[in-house]
Amino acid sequence: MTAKPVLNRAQFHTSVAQLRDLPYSRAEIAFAGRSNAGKSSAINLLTRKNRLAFTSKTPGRTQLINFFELDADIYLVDLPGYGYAKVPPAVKAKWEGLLSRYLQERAALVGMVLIMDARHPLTPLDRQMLDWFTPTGKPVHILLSKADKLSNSEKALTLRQVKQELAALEGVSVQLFSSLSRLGAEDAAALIEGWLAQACQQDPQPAQ
Ligand SMILES: Nc1nc2c(ncn2[C@@H]2O[C@H](COP(=O)(O)OP(=O)(O)O)[C@@H](O)[C@H]2O)c(=O)[nH]1
Ligand SMILES: [Mg+2]
Repeated sequence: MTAKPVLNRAQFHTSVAQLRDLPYSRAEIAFAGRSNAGKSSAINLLTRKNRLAFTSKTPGRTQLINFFELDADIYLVDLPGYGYAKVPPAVKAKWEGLLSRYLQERAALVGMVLIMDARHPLTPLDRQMLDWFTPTGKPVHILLSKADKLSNSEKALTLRQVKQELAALEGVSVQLFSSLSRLGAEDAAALIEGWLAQACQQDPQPAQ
């Protein structure tokens, strides 16, 4: 690592369907969220690349883990969206195995950004993601997305309620976010870049 990792250097690196194909990594940040929550739009805004992550009106099609390289062996990781009603049980079971093991076991994973539609936060599968990941002690940052669809009072209320619900969990932070209005984009980018900078400083030994 020669320079500070910056999100706008992101370039597509690889897609993997199983854990044994994960690339060697020094540090990575994973983006997770329910299908259609606005994950791809958030990745595109934060990396300032309009088409880096595929945005779609027909959610739930990809079951791949996509790696975007920010710097040598430093990645932003786009996890498969979840909660799509039409997913067959076998696909759901495969998703659960892949995601739970990735979140619990991936040493190079530094933190998770969890995208939740501000109008429907903390669905059961969002809580499942938190249950898998928070025991690692690594930080989670929640983006309450599509905040442009809420009034100012609804925004304040939603933020307060989600914070209250998660008050017992250590290492979880929450903010309002909109890919449309760019609300919260600078704060989110600074936080993510801070995680990576810290990980790169603390870790002279590469982790797999
Ligand atoms: N109003 C609004 N719509 C958004 C926002 N982010 C995403 N969308 C829309 O929500 C839909 C799903 O977005 P996408 O990024 O593909 O979600 P993903 O399935 O989580 O990757 C698309 O139609 C987007 O245009 C946002 O901040 N505000
Ligand atoms: Mg997407």
